[in-house]
Amino acid sequence: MKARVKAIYRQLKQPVDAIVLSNSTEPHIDMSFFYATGLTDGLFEGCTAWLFPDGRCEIITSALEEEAAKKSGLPLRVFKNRDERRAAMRGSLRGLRRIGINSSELTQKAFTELKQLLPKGRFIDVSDAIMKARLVKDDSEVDLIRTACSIACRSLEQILPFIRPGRTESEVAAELVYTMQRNGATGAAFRTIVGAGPNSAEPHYTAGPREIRSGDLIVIDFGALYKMYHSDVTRTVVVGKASPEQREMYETVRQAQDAAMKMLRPGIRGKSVDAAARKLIDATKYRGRFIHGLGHSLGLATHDGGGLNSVSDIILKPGMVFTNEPGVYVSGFGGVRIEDDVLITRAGPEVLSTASRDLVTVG
Ligand SMILES: [Mn+2]
Repeated sequence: MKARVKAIYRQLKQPVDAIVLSNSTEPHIDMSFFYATGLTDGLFEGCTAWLFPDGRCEIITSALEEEAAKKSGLPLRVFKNRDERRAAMRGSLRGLRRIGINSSELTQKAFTELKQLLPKGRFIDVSDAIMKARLVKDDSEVDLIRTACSIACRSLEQILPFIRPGRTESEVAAELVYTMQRNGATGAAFRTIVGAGPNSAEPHYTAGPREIRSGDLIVIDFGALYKMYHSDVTRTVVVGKASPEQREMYETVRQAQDAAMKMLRPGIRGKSVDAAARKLIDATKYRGRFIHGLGHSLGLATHDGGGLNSVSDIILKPGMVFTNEPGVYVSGFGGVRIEDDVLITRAGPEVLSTASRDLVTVG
């Protein structure tokens, strides 16, 4: 994982003697800990990773996770209790003056402890450098995301016959998560969205007791977690025959996604990708109904750093992975969103999520 540590150091604006990535208690876990160590399993509460300018990385781990930590092949210090942990931290801080911290994820409590352990230390926020390094995935990260995408897409295709009038949104969500895990997922990447009928018009609705009815649009936004890497896919299906209005909505979103897809190339700015989709939707009767950003970076988190939206200054590079997810939402009627996960390559966009993008009829 030396290359990842070096990638972070290359992005620094000012030098530091070491960077500490510090986990607190779940959910306050810094996924950059897993990025830097290459670990893809375990929780590592209270553990820290220490990153040095020459690419070295050391872990201070609890005895609870010692076996998991060994898989990294990195030097370890193991603690059994709070005092031992503080002693190990003090040891790692000895001789350091400028310490990089990930302010986006470090809790105030953990920061206070660091300052107490090294009162004369200067703590420098290096969260931007970490985010920039994490945006560009290496081959092993891409492989894991590719697997997460493939599990998600295959699972959706398998459960389509399950979706029919009388089923509840929650039942569909449960069936999908169950199928993903049977297909090898570590778990669901996030709370699965199954919004049927009017609920499909709420982009971040999750799933509830509503029974699916004939004529519903259903927005299904889901993803598989595979060894800590996420996929994030949305398909909109229709129950029974689609009405002309539903078809028109779907075609509009699909064309917007195609327009953005063409822009997912190295050198293009994030806001230009968003604009390509937005311009298309805003030229139709659905003007103003695309009420969120076009997409976001994907990796160790579902929202993994940069976004593709109207103010995004990210310049796309090979190895970045983004979602491309335009949508149109009409309150009281329903919504359509189509979301795919796309790897930026020199040769152009590579769509990792392979499920059919045609309007699928179920029931
Ligand atoms: Mn998404």
